[in-house]
Amino acid sequence: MLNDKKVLYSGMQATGKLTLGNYLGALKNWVTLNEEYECFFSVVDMHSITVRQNPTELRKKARDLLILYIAAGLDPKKNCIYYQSHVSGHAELMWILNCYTYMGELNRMTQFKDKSRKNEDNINAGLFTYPVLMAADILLFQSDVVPVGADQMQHLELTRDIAERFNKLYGDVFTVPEAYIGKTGARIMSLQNPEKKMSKSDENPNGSIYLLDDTDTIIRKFKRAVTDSYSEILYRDEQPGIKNLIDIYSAVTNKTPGEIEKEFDGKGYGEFKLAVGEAVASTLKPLQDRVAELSKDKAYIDSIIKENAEKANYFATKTLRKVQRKVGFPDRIR
Ligand code: ATP
Ligand code: LTN
Repeated sequence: MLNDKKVLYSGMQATGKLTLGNYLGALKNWVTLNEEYECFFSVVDMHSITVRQNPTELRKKARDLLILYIAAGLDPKKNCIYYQSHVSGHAELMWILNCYTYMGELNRMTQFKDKSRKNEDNINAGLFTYPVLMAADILLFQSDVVPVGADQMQHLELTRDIAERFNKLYGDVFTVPEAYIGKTGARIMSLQNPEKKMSKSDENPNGSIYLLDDTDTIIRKFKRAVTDSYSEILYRDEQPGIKNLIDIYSAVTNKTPGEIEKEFDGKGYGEFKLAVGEAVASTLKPLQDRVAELSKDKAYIDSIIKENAEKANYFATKTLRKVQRKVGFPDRIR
């Protein structure tokens, strides 16, 4: 707990263009929660290199992502928005936590299995220990709450297990974090395959709405969204495509699925898809304008990066020194 406020931590990978899934499942909740908590939001560039990246592009994507956090409404003077790679404590704590995590636990992680399948020629150790770095991110800041999409729940459970295991051995060292999964938008599916989550690393760009897509593109992608032949707008598992569109519409309009079913009772899929597309486009437009504006102000963004890296380092070092002492590393001589 910092200044009587509980600590909230979250992060995103700078691996591609952010999608509507990332926005509705994560970023939007961060903005809603940020007043209530002392917040840390990282661009997890160290996680990004578990998959091969082009260095110039990674640097650019990481900066774009940091700007997007601010554009979405997170005030960088009140929220610590920083690059994971600027705080060496992440890697140092991760090493220690590696020694308190079992191979069997990591073997069970579904994201590892998915990503290994997608990157068969590069199943590196980082991909395997990815969740331990995530645990280090969270535990380094003594986080109470971690807002993520449903797909990250398994990693969060592991983080809690590691923290509890460590606390049992050494006393109350870590705060054991809780996940926060938003009510709507926790699992947005691909528009081209409603059985698969919308993902920024998807090879089919028509399956994802990117946050910087223009209005025409957004509407076109919704028009082409895969649905079914029931011709009824009902929120049920037999109609995963329509269910997904209702989830999206619900998240951007704050209407409940029941209200949406009523609103479109007797109407066709074409009309519904257009309404969803328009609602999404008008939600994203202010965000896009702000990204364009902030991207021009290099000096301001640089100052935020510098200030927040210092702040994050300060808190991270506090936890790290405590942990190093507990495991028996020699004290530093000052
Ligand atoms: P990648 O395709 O590179 O694995 P991703 O699109 O899954 O990336 P992440 O960087 O892994 O995105 O996730 C960032 C945040 O967005 C996480 O909190 C994650 O739970 C959330 N998120 C990602 N995809 C979705 C989705 N389809 N629906 C809801 N939330 C999502
Ligand atoms: N693994 C997460 C990103 C992530 C994260 C974190 C989320 C890395 N470190 C700490 C919350 C807290 C993902 O792929 N979405």
